[in-house]
Amino acid sequence: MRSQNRTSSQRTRIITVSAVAVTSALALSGCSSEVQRGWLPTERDTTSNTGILTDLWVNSWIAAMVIGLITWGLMLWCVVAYRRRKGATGFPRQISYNLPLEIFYTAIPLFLIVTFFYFTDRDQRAVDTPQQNPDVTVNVVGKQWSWDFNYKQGGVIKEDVHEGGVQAHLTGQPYNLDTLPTLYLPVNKSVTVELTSRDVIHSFWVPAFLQKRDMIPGKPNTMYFTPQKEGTYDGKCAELCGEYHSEMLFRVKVVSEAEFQSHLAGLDKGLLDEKYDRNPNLNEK
Ligand SMILES: [Cu+2]
Repeated sequence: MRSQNRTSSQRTRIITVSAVAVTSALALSGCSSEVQRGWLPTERDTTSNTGILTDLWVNSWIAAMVIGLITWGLMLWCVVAYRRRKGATGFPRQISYNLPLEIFYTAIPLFLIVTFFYFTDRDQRAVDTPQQNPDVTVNVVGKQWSWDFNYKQGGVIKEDVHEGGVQAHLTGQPYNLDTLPTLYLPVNKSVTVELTSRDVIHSFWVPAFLQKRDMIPGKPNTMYFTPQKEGTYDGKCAELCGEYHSEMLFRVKVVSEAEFQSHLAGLDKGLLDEKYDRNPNLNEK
C-alpha cells in the first residue's frame, strides 16, 4: 500500500515537471517571430505560397515534437518503472503477442502518416495548381553555368523579350551582385515560371520563395506564384551541375509594374529558344 502511494506521487511529479517544461518552451518560443516561422528565410507574405508552406512546415514540426515528447516520455517511463529492482533474480516476466499493444502501435503510426499525407497533399495541390491566364509567363532556362530569362508575350507583357545571363566569376573578393542575371517580376501579378534546361539537370531555387524545382532537359517543369513583396531576392542553382555550379547565381527583383515595364523595354527582343541548347545527352539528334 505504502509503495503504491510512493509510485503515484512520483508519477505526479514527473507529469508536473514535463508540463512545466513544455509550457515554458512554448512560452519562450512565442516571443520570437523567427521561431514562429520555423527559422525559414522568409516572411509569410513574400509570395502567395510562402504562408501555406510555412504553416505546413511549422505545424509538421509541432506535431513531430508532440509525438516525440510522448514517445520519449513513454520510453523513459518504461526504463524507470520496469528497471531491475534490488534483490531481483532471473528474467522479468516475458510478454509477447499482446494484441491491444500491437494494434496500438500499428494504428497510431498509420494515423500519423495519413494525417501528414493529407495536409501535404492539400498544400501541394494549392501550390501547384496551374494558373489560368497568368499575368506574367517567363521561361527560365538553366545552362552551364548561368540563366536565360525569356519573358513571353501575354498578360502584362506586350512582346517577347529576353535577358541572356552570364556566369558569376567568384574570386574570393567581394562580388558586385548587380552584375548577376536578374529576373524582374511585377508585384501582385500572377507568375508562371516555365523551367527548362539547355544541357544538364539544374534546379531553380529562390530560398525566400520556399520553392525549388528541377530543370530537366526535354522535360519542362513549372512553378506558379504571385510575388507580394517588393524587394531583391537571391537565387541559385540547387542541383550539382558541373565544375562551376557554385557560380550559377541570379537575383529576383520584385518591383512595381511600371518599373517592370521599363526594365522589359530595355531588353533585347525575341526569345532565346531551343536552338541554343547544347543537349549533351541527346547527341544522336
Ligand atoms: Cu546548375
